[in-house]
Amino acid sequence: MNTHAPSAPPDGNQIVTGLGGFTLSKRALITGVTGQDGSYLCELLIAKGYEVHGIIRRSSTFSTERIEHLYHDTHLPGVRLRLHYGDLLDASCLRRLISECKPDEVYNLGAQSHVRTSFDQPIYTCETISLGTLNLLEAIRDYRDYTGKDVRLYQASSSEMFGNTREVPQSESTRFYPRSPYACSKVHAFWQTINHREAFGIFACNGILFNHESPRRGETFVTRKITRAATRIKLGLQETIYLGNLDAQRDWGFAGDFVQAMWLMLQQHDPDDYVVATGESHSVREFLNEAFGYLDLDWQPHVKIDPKYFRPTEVNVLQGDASKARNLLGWKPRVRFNDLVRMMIDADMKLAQQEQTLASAGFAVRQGAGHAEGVAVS
Ligand code: NAP
Ligand code: G4F
Repeated sequence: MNTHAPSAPPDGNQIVTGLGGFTLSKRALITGVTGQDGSYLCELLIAKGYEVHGIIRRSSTFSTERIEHLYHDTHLPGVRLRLHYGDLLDASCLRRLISECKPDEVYNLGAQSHVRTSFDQPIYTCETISLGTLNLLEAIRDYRDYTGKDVRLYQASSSEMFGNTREVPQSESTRFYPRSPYACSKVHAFWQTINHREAFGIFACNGILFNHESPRRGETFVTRKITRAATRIKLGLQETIYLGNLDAQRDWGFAGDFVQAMWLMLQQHDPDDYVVATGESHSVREFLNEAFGYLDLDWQPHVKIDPKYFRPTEVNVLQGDASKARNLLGWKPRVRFNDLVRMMIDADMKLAQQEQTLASAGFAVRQGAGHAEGVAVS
């Protein structure tokens, strides 16, 4: 981890002046800080001058790779990111962390977030998402009742909640029809968040985010699985990628754009729920075309279908209508589909080149995403 002293926050906008003229940073607490979105949000909040506290799970290996560049030795003055061990399933720990960190804003991004895996681990998925969110809401409620301090909550809700709906595009008024244990759990967390807002006056917002990707996307999600495989195939490190349903359509945006919307929701006068999406939908097949095409490759000889990647119940078409976010938050996506695919391919090509160098020097090379999914049944 980085031991250098951090530089001054590049954007002091959010630094507020406290009594006596000294400056107070806003404080944020993030669950899921080691994930894709956690890392982009962390960057955004640090750039805005926040003091960021992240909750990480204790495990035998560190999972802090995505935030390594933001972490500095906490013995040095002025550090902006502090990490704490905790878990959404440990309610007492959440309470303690909230009273110790005294956050102005809490972003609940922690989850077992893989839809296919949720069919194999439905109870664990439900525990992290449904019970985990309730644990957090209750910790915030009690903290407010004991201290009088309001804490704003962002809840990571998902377009998966729309599931089997026939309405295209989907907006805040579209009815939910969840199609996986993951989506059912997110629906519970969504309504629990609204109930705490209405029953107890908690400032809590749901962001109903459509799929968002990046070079930091987990390697078992389809976009990253494809960009990892395509670049490895280009360099001769891999021959085949095994996939499931190529006809599924998703509204894929860039994670860096989407975390801006999370932050904007918590800066409003009133709490509310917002769809966040690009409005464009593409099939997995189109993603393959774009990714392999950018590398001057034909994907067809390299793609094999393995039924284990089919889901017992699938979500066929997701396409979001983010008019409310555009009109009320002033949010709009900057990165479009083609640029997103290219950004991911460019980053994964660097990774594949490093792997190629290691392989030619006789070192064992980490297997690509296709193999990762071959081990787990995701
Ligand atoms: P991700 O990369 O899979 O990250 C998930 C994070 O949750 C990781 O930091 C993980 O920690 C943490 N976590 C898992 N179980 C936990 C537990 N029991 N207690 C505390 N933390 C736990 O997910 P993401 O793509 O960044 O997504 C962030 C959130 O948005 C998730 O809630 C996801 O369901 C939701 N969402 C994502 C999308 C999308 O397209 N990315 C769209 C809509 C909603 P470890 O590093 O220790 O595993
Ligand atoms: O990349 P995926 O696994 O993402 P999915 O299921 O849409 O979920 C992601 O987005 C949600 C927002 O809508 C989040 F809430 C959730 O946490 C997660 O971030 O799969 C996308 C599509 C699916 O239809 C799947 O069946 O790709 C299809 N697919 C085809 N072959 C595959 C594969 N998905 C995976 N993971 N692996 C395959 O081999």
